[in-house]
Amino acid sequence: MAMMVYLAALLPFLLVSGCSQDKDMPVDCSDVYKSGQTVSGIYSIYPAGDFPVWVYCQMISDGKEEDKGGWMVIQRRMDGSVNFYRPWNQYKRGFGNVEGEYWLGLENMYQLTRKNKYMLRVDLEDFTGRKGFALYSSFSVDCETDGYKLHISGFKDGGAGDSLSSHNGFKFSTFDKDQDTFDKNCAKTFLGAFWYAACHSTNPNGVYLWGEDPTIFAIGNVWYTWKDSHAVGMKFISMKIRRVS
Ligand SMILES: [Ca+2]
Repeated sequence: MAMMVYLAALLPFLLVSGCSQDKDMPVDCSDVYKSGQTVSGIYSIYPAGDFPVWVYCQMISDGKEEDKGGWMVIQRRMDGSVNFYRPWNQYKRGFGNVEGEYWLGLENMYQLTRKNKYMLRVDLEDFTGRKGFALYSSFSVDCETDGYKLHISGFKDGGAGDSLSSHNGFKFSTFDKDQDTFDKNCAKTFLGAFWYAACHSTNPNGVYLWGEDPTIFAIGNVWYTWKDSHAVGMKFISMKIRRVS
């Protein structure tokens, strides 16, 4: 009898350890959160199922219950330490420092959003300390042969206004790959890389301006609806996605 009780108590653990390794591999930060990790930090995920990608998982936003769990940073600027004026291959694969400023990579974004539905939140802070965010109920990126085209919808205002919906349906462009609708090259003209049209309402991968500069037009990491201005460089701007269950 004692042996039976012992086995029954052990059974859940035996079942868990019996799972194949593939099933244990987290696809995104939602999986990491569901596995019991509730502390924000750096985790490895497997967007394409084969090799690991290191990302920053933010497990809480604003302290609100509906914001809890599994936010995955796909883009972040916070101190100007990383150069974001980079070619196509680097925007495709990802670059930067996962502890600080980085870009997750377009291929990873495609691999994630082709299999599951995600929402997007953009957090912003300027150099006066004002904070705000913009929420989008749906975010996805097409494959490379379709130009990693952006699909975004369902805006909800968190004080930042909507500077991203105008980029919906446009392909990604870098200084060495012009897929915008401008007669020149948006990435070269505005010193960034983004889902440019002709050209932008926000330029999160633009120059880290360290404040406001109305003498140079729209090259900074600006968010137009912040002050209805292309001159306010953000101190902090971060895009993060979370799986919609
Ligand atoms: Ca062009």
